[in-house]
Amino acid sequence: MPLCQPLFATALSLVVGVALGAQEAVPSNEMPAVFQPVQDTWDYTRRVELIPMRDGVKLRTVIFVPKCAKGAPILLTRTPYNAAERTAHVASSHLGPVLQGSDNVTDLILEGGYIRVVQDIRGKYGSQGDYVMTRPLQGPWNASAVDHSTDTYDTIDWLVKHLPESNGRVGILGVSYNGFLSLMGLVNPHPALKAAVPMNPMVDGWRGDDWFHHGAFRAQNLSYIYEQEATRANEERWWSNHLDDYDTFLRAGSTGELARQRGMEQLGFWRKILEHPAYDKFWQDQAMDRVLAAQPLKVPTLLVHSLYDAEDIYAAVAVWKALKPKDKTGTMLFMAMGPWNHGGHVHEGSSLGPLKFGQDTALQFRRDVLGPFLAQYLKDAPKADLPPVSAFETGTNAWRRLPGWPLAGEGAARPATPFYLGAGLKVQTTAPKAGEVAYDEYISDPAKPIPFRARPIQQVGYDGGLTWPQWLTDDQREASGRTDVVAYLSEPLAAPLKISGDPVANLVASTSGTDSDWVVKVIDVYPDEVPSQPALGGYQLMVSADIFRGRYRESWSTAKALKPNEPLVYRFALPAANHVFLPGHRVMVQVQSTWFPLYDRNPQTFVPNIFLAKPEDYRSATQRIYHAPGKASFVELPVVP
Ligand code: PG9
Repeated sequence: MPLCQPLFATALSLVVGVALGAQEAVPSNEMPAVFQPVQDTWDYTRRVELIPMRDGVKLRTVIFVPKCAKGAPILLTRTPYNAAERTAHVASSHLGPVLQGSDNVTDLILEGGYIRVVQDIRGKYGSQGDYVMTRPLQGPWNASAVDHSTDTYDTIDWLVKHLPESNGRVGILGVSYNGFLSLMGLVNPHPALKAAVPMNPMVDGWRGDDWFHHGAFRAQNLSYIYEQEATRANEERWWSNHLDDYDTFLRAGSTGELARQRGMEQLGFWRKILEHPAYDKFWQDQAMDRVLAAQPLKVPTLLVHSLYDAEDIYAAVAVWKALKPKDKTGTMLFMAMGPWNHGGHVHEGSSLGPLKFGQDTALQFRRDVLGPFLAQYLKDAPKADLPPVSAFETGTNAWRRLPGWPLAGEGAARPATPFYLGAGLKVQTTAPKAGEVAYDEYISDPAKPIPFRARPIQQVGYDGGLTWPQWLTDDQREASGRTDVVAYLSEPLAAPLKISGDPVANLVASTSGTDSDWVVKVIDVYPDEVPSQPALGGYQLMVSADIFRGRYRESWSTAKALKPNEPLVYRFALPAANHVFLPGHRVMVQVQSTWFPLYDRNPQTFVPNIFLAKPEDYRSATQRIYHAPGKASFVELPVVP
């Protein structure tokens, strides 16, 4: 890119002139109060502004303007993760190397000539104000006059008034927490907000994203809460005392006890978690799909979902379902789903764990979906040729243009197909018959919970070679061989089996205890030998899986003890899948009662609050999965032709 006239004259020569010749007996500080880098030879200018919000709090905002920018749209990301660090990948006079990774979609920013803006949210890093985890909107949980909706509004208002190089149009985008913040911008949006791209946003902390899944607590996220809330700049680090997180969490007892041992009752959000283990108003009122369903849909929005998202796998699809009925013209809401981990679509996307897709799916998404979407709404580019849903189909490894989501099952015209768990550990499409074995049984022992991946289990994280981001692609073979897991298996498929929607688990199960967790995993079992990739011979790849905490069987908002040894129905949704089980593959369904330490252990004895369970509350239980007439267990798969 040619260098244009420097946008800012520098005062360096003046400063040097003043300093020369001065004689000092006592040396004074040789560092200026604030060093001003001379940016004349860079192909961009970098400004750091403290933008005032309506309550006077100032938010640190890092702004990158390409040197030749004129009439350029603005791409805004708001973050709790250090705006300065996120935009200082390396020191370079070129914008590209500076803006690598995270939410930066660098290729698009450079090619599109966008002005890039990244802002610390209130209470974090360089911004002033108080921090509240995923701060609720003004209302019963926020009595102040500010929230992320007003902060986004005030920021956009400032940007369009203070960036003469801009065309006055703003797009907001971000991954995960930053995706949640993008959704918040859609509440009473500023008129200059012309496009939003929430990517793997956090949407509902209880139903299926970062904190709980159907009431089971994601124990390994303690470290996140600890670091995020202990200090403004995350300087206080969670420490490990075992190589294996399995040991760290098991030896402490309950998750509440581990948190207590580490002083976490000092942290406001942890206290809220302890107070709200059920799906009460606290969680319901903050669920962004519910919040946005009550708002007019004013800003064109592209939701981005990752099919192997280890953190927010419920989120984007839930928002899609809540908002799609409001999109009467079919021009306001789009969704893209790809074979990525959490945030994977901004990196290289030709493989994940052992899976090879034969193409850079992330680049394809950015080039063919995200780029045209942003250009249409932020520039005067032609209308983007986008279907309602751009979905990568795993198994066949091909992009599909879908008319909506889901294509079958709950929320679609086409009904789902029940795949029954049958006698002889079979997955079958016929319902159980009288005279067959009526149930399978296993012992669930909370003293020996089932590791959710091969031990030693690493901490949650993305740096230093941690494999957490890809764990959903781990081989489930080890689990299927355990005596505390029941694994049902179909015959090898004679024809492709295609699913496009959200599977539902429907277990009829009993426990000898008074509380229990149920984990259901739908698995694609590869043929015994895979010539093109021998390591995948017999591989057991999760296609969709989740956990349900039994105490919420009758009501998510009120925990209730289970009747021991009573076959009871547990029905719960599993995450979205757009997958083809290829001929020769088999469908497996695994059922188990612990998934540790991803989720905290259920003591299997009903206690008022599992976070406060005592060691003596944890007891072994005999679990039965029924497959008898009138007591059929099955998974509903959204099968499409
Ligand atoms: N999944 C992370 C998160 C989102 C929202 C709240 C807490 C954690 C994230 O990646 O940002």
